[in-house]
Amino acid sequence: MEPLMASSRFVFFLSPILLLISSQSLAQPEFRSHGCFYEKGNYTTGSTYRTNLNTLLSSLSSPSNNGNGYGFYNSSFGENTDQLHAIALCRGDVRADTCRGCLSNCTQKLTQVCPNQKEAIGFYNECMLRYANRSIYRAMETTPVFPLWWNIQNLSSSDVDGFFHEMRKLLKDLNGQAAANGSLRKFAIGNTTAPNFQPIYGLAQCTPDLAEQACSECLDAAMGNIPAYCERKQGCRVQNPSCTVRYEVNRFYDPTTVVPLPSSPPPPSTSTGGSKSRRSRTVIIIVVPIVVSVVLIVIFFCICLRVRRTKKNLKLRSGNDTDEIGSTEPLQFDLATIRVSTGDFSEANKLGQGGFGSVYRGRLFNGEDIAVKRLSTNSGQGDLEFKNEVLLVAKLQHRNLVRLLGFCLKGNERLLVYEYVPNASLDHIIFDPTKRAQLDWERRYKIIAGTARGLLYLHEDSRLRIIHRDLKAINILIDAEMNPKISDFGMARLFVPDQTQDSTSRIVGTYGYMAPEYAFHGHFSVKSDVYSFGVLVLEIVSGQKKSCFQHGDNGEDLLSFAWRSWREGTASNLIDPTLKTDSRNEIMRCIHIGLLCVQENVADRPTMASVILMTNSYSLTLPVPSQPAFYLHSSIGSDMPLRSEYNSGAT
Ligand SMILES: *[C@@H]1O[C@H](CO)[C@@H](O)[C@H](O)[C@H]1NC(C)=O
Ligand SMILES: *[C@@H]1O[C@H](CO)[C@@H](O)[C@H](O)[C@H]1NC(C)=O
Ligand SMILES: *[C@@H]1O[C@H](CO)[C@@H](O)[C@H](O)[C@H]1NC(C)=O
Ligand SMILES: *[C@@H]1O[C@H](CO)[C@@H](O)[C@H](O)[C@H]1NC(C)=O
Ligand SMILES: *[C@@H]1O[C@H](CO)[C@@H](O)[C@H](O)[C@H]1NC(C)=O
Ligand SMILES: *[C@@H]1O[C@H](CO)[C@@H](O)[C@H](O)[C@H]1NC(C)=O
Ligand SMILES: CC(=O)N[C@H]1CO[C@H](CO)[C@@H](O)[C@@H]1O
Repeated sequence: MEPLMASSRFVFFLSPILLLISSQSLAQPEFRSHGCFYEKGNYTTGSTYRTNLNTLLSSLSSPSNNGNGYGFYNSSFGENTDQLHAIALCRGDVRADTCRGCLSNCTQKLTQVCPNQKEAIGFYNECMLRYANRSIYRAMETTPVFPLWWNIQNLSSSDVDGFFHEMRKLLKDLNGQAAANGSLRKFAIGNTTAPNFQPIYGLAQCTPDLAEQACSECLDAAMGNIPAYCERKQGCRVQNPSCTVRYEVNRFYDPTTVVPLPSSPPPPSTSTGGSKSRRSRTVIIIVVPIVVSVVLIVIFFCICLRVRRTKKNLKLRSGNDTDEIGSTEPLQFDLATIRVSTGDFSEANKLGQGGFGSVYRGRLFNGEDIAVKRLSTNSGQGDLEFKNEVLLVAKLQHRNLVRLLGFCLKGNERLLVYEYVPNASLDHIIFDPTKRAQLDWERRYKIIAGTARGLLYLHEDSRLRIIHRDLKAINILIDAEMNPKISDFGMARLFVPDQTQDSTSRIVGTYGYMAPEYAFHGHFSVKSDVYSFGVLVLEIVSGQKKSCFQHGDNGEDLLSFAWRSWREGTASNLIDPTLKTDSRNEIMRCIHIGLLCVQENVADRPTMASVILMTNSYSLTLPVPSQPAFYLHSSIGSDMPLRSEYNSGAT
């Protein structure tokens, strides 16, 4: 396998390009967006940090720096507290010379707009650049989110649904391609056609330092931001520090200038930069910096030269772990297999008792672990209907949803087979005094954000528009990497035939998590899930179970306490004391969002798309919450699901 050059080098001189640019730096219309991270620390003008930054940035855009050959640049410079790390990436179809020009413009511009910030990030159409005093190599970061628009025209409303559906399909496909394609160029482009024959062009790209899984997760997260940021626009790009997705109705990339990966045929000789043989590139890498540097050292300053070369063997991923959103056909399992795998539903294998039956752990012959839900209640559906519903629900696949692998139907036995999620459910962690202490804010935030994305997928991104109706800590499973996975979704669908209306004769939910309009009137909507999500957020922040929370003599419950503290400006009392307070602003923001979610007036509650927008963009001003919904002071106070069938239903 041919080793590729992945060079990170430090050639300390002011590149001629940089000098040229600096005289006209104000005429740059293409600088699209940037973020200065004020809270991550400032440096002073004239400090070593600043000098190191200049050095690092000029080495990035220097003509001798070829990056990894696919528009990716990664360097570090400096010692101790003045050490800096930078990552730069050009769009995968941008030619090497344009890329360098873009980077040199970007380095200029970014240090102008963030004059004293240790950490900053900036975007052009063709490139992005970020630097920080912490290591950012291989760090997947999906916030903050930067939406970028070139075409703000709206789609006509009759076309929106079809367009977005096709666009998502395209981007999902590109997600898989970009994440999988080797480690050096995580980039994919493609096109499709909307139902009204409108062409749609898409792009997905990660910084190639990310592993396949991380890239795929990042792109998922960026796609999850589309509903919130792109509304009905004809084109939109969602960018975060680690990846980007974009769609447009016009072709905005040049497929002919994408540098092929080594396994593909060699690039056409017309393309600049990418066409040179490795040997000549090596020669240039060695010769140019020495010559140029020597000259410049003599002419300008006395600057030292250090060259570090990293050779990295190209390692194409041979493992084909499919993307989480892959399409495994749901299976019909036979009862005998499941009996064997669960030790005939032995007590030892019982994982728990859920709202609809017991759950058992099992292991299939191929070694795959599964969780089997043995439904205790009759779903009120015929076999065929039940099977069809299972097949539909099994199509809902998202990394924040527990995957339904299949089912089994035999006589009275109805079983649902799920992927097995190793850690316990959230309630076992968050409400346990010792485990809770290990759940730092970063992890809690990840759980909140992941749950929000899973819920958004159920509400908006999947074709089924699932309302969960029983979201609570028990139904959030936590995997080995502490990612949340929502379980028990689609139950309402499996049990109540085609309930698309906003009212039901059968309440499926849990006291304390249930929105009042649902608890009392059976009205459910995506906003009743938002309410439950709000309760969950407040529980995660406080580490207190809503149903057990009692504060003071008057037995104030979690929501009332949260609301009163918020109004009195003492909301920090709500924060779990085991949490260190260095993320206080973010925590307070989550409390704020939690309170907005539990508003009594359904229309005042945000959608999940807005919730994600609020958690991602710190600059967004949030509405002021009013008093949360009335809460049942019931003696039930337990997590037992409430399933009051006060009407036998139409089945
Ligand atoms: C990128 O930077 C990191 C951190 O400095 C370093 O470990 C890594 O080797 C660099 N990679 C390349 C390809 O230069
Ligand atoms: C980066 O700078 C900030 C503020 O000066 C400091 O608190 C932090 O520890 C630094 N990070 C590293 C990795 O040095
Ligand atoms: C950095 O400076 C900005 C103003 O330029 C200020 O708002 C911010 O608080 C400072 N950050 C730190 C960590 O001192
Ligand atoms: C960089 O800036 C110069 C001058 O403003 C401009 O002519 C050039 O097109 C820019 N290059 C890129 C790649 O943005
Ligand atoms: C697109 O629609 C939004 C409302 O959905 C409206 O505020 C905006 O002005 C429209 N933009 C254009 C360019 O028509
Ligand atoms: C759309 O993509 C196909 C490959 O999937 C390509 O052959 C075709 O040229 C593209 N169309 C345009 C207009 O770019
Ligand atoms: C954009 C791109 O080059 N995608 C390629 C990724 O790799 C697969 C096969 O491994 C190709 O089919 C794609 O065209």
